[in-house]
Amino acid sequence: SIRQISLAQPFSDQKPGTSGLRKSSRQFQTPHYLESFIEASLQVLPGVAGGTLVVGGDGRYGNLAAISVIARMAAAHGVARLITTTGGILSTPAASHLIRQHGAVGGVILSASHNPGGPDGDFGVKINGANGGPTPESITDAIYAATLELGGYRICAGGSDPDLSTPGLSSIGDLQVEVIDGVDDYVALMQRLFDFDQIGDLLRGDFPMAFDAMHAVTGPYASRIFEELLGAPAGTVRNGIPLEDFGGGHPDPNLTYAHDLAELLMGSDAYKFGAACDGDGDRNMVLGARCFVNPSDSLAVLTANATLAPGYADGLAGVARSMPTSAATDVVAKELGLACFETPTGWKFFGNLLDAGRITLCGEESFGTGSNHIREKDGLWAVLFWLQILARKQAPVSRIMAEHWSRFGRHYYSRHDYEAIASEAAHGLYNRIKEMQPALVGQSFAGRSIATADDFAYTDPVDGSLTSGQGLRLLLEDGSRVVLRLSGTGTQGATLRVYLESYVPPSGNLSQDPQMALGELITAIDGLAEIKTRTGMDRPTVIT
Ligand code: VG1
Ligand code: CO
Repeated sequence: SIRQISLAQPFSDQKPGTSGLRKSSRQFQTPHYLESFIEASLQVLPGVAGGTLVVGGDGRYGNLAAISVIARMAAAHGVARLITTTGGILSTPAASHLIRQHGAVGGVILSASHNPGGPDGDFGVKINGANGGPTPESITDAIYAATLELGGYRICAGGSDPDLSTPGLSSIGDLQVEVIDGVDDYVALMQRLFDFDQIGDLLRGDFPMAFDAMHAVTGPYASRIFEELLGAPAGTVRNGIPLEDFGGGHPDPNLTYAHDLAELLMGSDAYKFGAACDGDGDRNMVLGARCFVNPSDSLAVLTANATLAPGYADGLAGVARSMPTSAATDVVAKELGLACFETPTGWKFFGNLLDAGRITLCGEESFGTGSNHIREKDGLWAVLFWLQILARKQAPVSRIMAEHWSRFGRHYYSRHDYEAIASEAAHGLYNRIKEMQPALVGQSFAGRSIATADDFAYTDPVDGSLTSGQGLRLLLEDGSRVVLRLSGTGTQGATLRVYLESYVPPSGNLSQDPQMALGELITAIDGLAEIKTRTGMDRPTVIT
């Protein structure tokens, strides 16, 4: 039976950030908190009544309970069919694929991505649309507006929760609930894009590889793909069982949080290839023996070598990168005669370009890479793409990088994150630079002169929508730059991101340590923005 529950007062803090609504697990446990956001989403998302909805998550604490609430609310809102997965386990890229494959009106992905999970960690809800991608700001703004006005929500009471232990059909009122294996369809898609025979030959040969699933969602996908289908030895997939608290770890695939894997690859020659994905499986880190592949470079290498993969053998329509991502891909695109777009941070800005067929590949510096096969970034897809290139080129990762730089030049790049700083300190620092910007043009900075100082704004070339306030840029006369942004995914205080980039042409020194190559920029931005004194931090929390 459908019940109408009233809210004594609407919630005022349900504004989605860069990627969904992300809060502490504790906050999500506030009575009616999840329900409020789901009610608003079901009211705003077009086609809900009579439509199909996909629901699943990264397995973190709260995942199963949320699926049951969403199923009951979907039933109360007249959704015809709900597709969910065994164990409720569904990666973000796999969810994107299911939405597209089943003509769903959208999906609800339960994840706070790379943020830690568990009762003391974070929880999150991402709302995706019919194209399989994160809903655009017009929709997330409307959802937020709806939460501010909400008087109550509708939910089906009574009956039993869907049994997620095995695939099968059941119902809640008129809603048909379909539990499927969350891995099958995704794997079939990967088999259409890449040559599994060729990659299998590589992995069954002398090619020790380590994949770290970080006790997050990619474990079951990676075990099926690498060990069962491609024949890599048992144990190739590490930390492959999804856990509610990710084993206490921080499922963020970078050199800091994927420390064990980093040590394995960077500290010895025992492994030829290493990779890791994040909580919800949309991010990837790729490593060779003693070689870290910067995500901005990774997108450039995939662009330059795309036709080596069967799914991209006909070439690319165009490429895109988010603004803070380095221009390494731009150089490749120029050489190959491809259109190259620069979007704000967050995958939702790639959606229109992908839907319109203007781009095939896109990526972000934050370990996100993807293509038009779905509408999310895709961690395992990127790993398979790299393996495809390695299988075709029969060369170590380090040589692929060296050859890439000697052809296109190298964009030395680093991101310095200052996490969980006091909100006022972060905003004070940021707003001060923003106000200083007009006067900075022509000033000297790191021994160079500032050519442009602005706050990045983007006009979507497909629908004409304008998005402003996307990050403070200092563009130097020699093509180097520093960008400041405040994170839109954190849950504690504020996180300042400092993006540093400097280009060296093929004739220059291509084998420096990035932190050294960027040293002058690092010192200059600290001086200008007073980062150390204003944050009270000696050094960044995370350097990538
Ligand atoms: C971060 C990254 C951004 C990414 C977003 C979601 O956002 O910088 O590039 O799209 O996380 O990734 P922010 O606002 O904190 O910088 V995920 O893996 O959470 O879906
Ligand atoms: Co993620």
